[in-house]
Amino acid sequence: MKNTEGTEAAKRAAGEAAAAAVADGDVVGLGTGSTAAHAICDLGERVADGLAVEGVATSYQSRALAREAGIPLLSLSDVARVDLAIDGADQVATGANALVKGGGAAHAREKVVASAADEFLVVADGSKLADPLDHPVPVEVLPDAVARVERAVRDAGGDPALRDAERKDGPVITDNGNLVLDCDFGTIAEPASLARTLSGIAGVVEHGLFVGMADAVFVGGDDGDVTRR
Ligand code: ABF
Repeated sequence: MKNTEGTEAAKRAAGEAAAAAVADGDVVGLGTGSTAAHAICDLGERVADGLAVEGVATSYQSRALAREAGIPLLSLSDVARVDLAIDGADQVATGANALVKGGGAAHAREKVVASAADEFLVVADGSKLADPLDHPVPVEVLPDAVARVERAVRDAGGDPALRDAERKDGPVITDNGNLVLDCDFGTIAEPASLARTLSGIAGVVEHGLFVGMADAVFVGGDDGDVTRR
């Protein structure tokens, strides 16, 4: 059985270890999800103690949390470069430097922020590690392109499923007004090749494969220790 308390401790440890890498004057990409949330809260405490940073949020959720934590924010549309970005992942293959992201449907903005960062730090608990990757890949799609993209995903060997909102009657709508297809490719032997294929499909706004982007992965353990990979 999963030890949820331990997992929360692992997430906190990873988030706080990555937040410790933030220095005075940095522009910081603020990731989405429960692990990145620990980094945001920790940064908020340091801001209250006088640390001067500016944040760039990757989602509505992270913007709201950063505001609550008292972190001054810049708009992503005004930012070409950030010093360091901290974000979570749904699955991490450290050997291949590949991640699956997008469980929170925020991967398009997350990828823009990560690609703008001098250093991209990933935070995760140990349950996220898998080599090779086998998590379904979230693909953000223009609403009018869904049927076309579904066909192209099947042609590429995947099984697409439109993501439904849990508490609403209808599909998940991203912060950008688009839909999400969760595409099951089984074991992903060549993430870089699949990433290129998905990027080449017309109507795909962004997919959740992040290949060669992470500069470090902070993996938290249930006992609060952290390994940097
Ligand atoms: C974001 O939040 C996503 O890209 C990923 O889907 C998710 C990870 O959330 P958590 O840390 O709660 O598992 O980083």
